[in-house]
Amino acid sequence: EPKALKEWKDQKYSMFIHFGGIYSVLGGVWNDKPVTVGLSEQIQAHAGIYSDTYARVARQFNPTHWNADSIALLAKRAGMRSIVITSKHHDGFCMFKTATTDFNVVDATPFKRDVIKELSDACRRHGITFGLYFSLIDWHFPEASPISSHNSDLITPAHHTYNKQQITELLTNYGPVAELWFDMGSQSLEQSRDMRNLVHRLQPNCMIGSRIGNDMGDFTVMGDNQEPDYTIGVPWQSPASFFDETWGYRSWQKHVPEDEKYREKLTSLIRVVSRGGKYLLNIGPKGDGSVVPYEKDILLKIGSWLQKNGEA
Ligand code: FUL
Repeated sequence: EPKALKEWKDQKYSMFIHFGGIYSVLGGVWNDKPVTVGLSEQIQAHAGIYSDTYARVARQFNPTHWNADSIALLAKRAGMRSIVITSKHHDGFCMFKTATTDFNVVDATPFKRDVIKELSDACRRHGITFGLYFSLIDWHFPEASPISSHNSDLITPAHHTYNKQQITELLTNYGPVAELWFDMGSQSLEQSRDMRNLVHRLQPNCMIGSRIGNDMGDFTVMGDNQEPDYTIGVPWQSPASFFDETWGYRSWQKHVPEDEKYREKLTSLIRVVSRGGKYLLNIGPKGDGSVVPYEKDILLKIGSWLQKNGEA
């Protein structure tokens, strides 16, 4: 078994972060009304917001509570061994400094700081393995297919080139990236293969998730919040959210009692890991960069359980 694969499997339990310079600010609200359809990180599509109007919200992104060290330390206390954060979600807004577009956290917001850089550095400081989520569909790039919420748009040649430029930046400027969690978009066989080769040429140890398409991944990603009922013979991971309804921050989200949710998530973690899978549990920080207290509390409770049971 290759070393990178073994290390990836051994992490067992990881933190997923959906944090975006626009959707996290909106928090599932548009024109003072809760947007009740769709996932909140996809609010642009579900509320039908024009691109230029949506883009202007970036001017409000100034997350004074964003602290990469405390996020890495939270993951550690929670018993997680790695973090995977959204570098670019479907809306196309880049949470890293890129030369490919101004539509990024450094050039388009008053914050002007590279969130991906800060988190990758903090993870290294605290011994947490670092990974990236990257959406293959992009609702901002003019030469991509038109906006849609079904996530199966074909990738045009210009869009493929654009994605590759960004992946090159991400695998060059942020140290070792242990995992690339591609999401959605229907790449052709050629595009998936080309993307896979690029990733492994730049970082041979980077593990690629199966949503790259065409069986070009190094591990299988289950459906959102899905767990297989049996052991399967391939490396696999279950991406999980606290709420079925959203991954990005939603200000009006209803919560079941913390203890109930804690038991639900701990049970899932145990089920997934005991069947040989890896559990990727998501947090959706607020637009001000702070972690939702409900999510933080539950992570810490799971962390204490793991510690008591000798696993962390
Ligand atoms: C899905 C995406 O469309 C969701 O917005 C979210 O990022 C989830 C983890 O993957 O396919």
